[in-house]
Amino acid sequence: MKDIKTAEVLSFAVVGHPNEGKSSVVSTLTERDDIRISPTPGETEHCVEYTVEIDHQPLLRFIDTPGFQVPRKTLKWLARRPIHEDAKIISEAFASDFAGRTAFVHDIRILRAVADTHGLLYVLDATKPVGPDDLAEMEILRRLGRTRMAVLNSKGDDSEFEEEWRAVLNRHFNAVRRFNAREAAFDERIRLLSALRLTDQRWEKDLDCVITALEIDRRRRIRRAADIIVDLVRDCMTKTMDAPLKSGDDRKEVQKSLMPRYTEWLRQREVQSQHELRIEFRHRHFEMELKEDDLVAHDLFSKETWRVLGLTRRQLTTISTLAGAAAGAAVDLALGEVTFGVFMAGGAVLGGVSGLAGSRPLSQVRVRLAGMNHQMGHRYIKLGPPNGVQLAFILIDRALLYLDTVSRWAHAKRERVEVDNVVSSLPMTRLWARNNQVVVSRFAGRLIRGKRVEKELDTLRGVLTEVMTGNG
Ligand SMILES: Nc1nc2c(ncn2[C@@H]2O[C@H](COP(=O)(O)OP(=O)(O)OP(=O)(O)O)[C@@H](O)[C@H]2O)c(=O)[nH]1
Ligand SMILES: [Mg+2]
Repeated sequence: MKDIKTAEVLSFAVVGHPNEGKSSVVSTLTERDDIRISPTPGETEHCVEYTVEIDHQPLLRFIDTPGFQVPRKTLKWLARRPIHEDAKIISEAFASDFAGRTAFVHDIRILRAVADTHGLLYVLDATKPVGPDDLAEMEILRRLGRTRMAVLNSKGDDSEFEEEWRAVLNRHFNAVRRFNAREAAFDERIRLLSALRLTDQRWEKDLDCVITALEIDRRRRIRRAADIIVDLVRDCMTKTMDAPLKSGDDRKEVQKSLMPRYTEWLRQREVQSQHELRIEFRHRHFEMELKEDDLVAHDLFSKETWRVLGLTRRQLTTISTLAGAAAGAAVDLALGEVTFGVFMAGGAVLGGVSGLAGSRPLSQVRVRLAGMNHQMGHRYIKLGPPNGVQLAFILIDRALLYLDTVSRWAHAKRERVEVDNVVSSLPMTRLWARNNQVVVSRFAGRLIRGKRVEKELDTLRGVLTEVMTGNG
């Protein structure tokens, strides 16, 4: 086993029966999506230490352990030891008595992990009745004398056996807490730490600092997410692309062939921002699979996307007047305009979110995508920038939907979970206060017109941060 360093920060062994979700609990609590989780019991064979850290500063350590192998035999051995023996002495004596016995190797590792840490989390799935092995495990942990919390990480409905479990757990643990490792988002993790803080007064100060540090880090992540979204909008709203126009070329044809490259660039730029958001929330390895009908999984330029996201026609008209920007109207085109009327926008109800202002699907929002120029004797076609601010609203909505998924996705959740009508917890731009919509419109409008945006950029960043923290 790796040497466990416990000196500087609080450490907790995460123990239990095989396959009850120990690694899942560690994965979610430490935001590590590289921890192996598997439906096959016995996946974890060694104790591995995982550290929660911010800016390379360790805050807490959790030790993932294998499941108990022979708890009843281990308890039988333990029952012969003096009652108040220290966990370290017990663990050393046990390791020496059963050295080389493969049937005991996991239990040796578990006892050592418990002896080396400050406290422990006992993970259990209460969808089945309490069995003799469970009772033996709980008794072993009680006799090791560390402060301990039982974590109910049930894989399904556990109401049938909950009472039975609670009665036993209350006798063996300092606290009992429900924690669904595959669903727990940030707030749930904080609640678990707060509960842990109450189980042992000696941990109070340390865990207070940990919770504060995590909350500050959360706010910082949200600010960085706002930066990522603002950068995305800026890059897309200023994007142009050229293609040479040789003599004899049909201008419309060249333009048509350039169009897919242009839209693909925007798509890829959006994918890049999603990657950045994912990394910001520490999803480094696992690529979450979005549901097919998830709005973010829809193509950026699908009719559906433009129908459901962004502002309604009425809002666009109002906003364009207020912002002095071109929203859905033609802008001055220094380069000579060729338009592609391809995008629809409108007011359908967003999947599962009711109460959005429904309105007629509306006229096309033109996107200025082409022009012509003379440069060094060459003629060329120029696509971009987009000529309507709606694209900015759509990019923001999709980024918020993505962020909402990614920031709430527990690190132990490793497969797509089908849920109907997921309601975004973040309001889409259509529901924003009008002055906040104007901020987007002004930012996008100025970008389209090639104006400076330092001030607008800061304002938009502030609006996004407010929206993402629930204050918008
Ligand atoms: N439905 C559901 N499944 C869960 C939950 N937690 C874990 N699982 C699943 O249970 C299985 C075991 O999870 P692990 O986290 O690997 O369990 P473990 O206790 O570390 O298992 P060993 O290392 O083999 O002892 C995996 O298939 C998980 O996806 C949960 O809260 N709900
Ligand atoms: Mg495991």
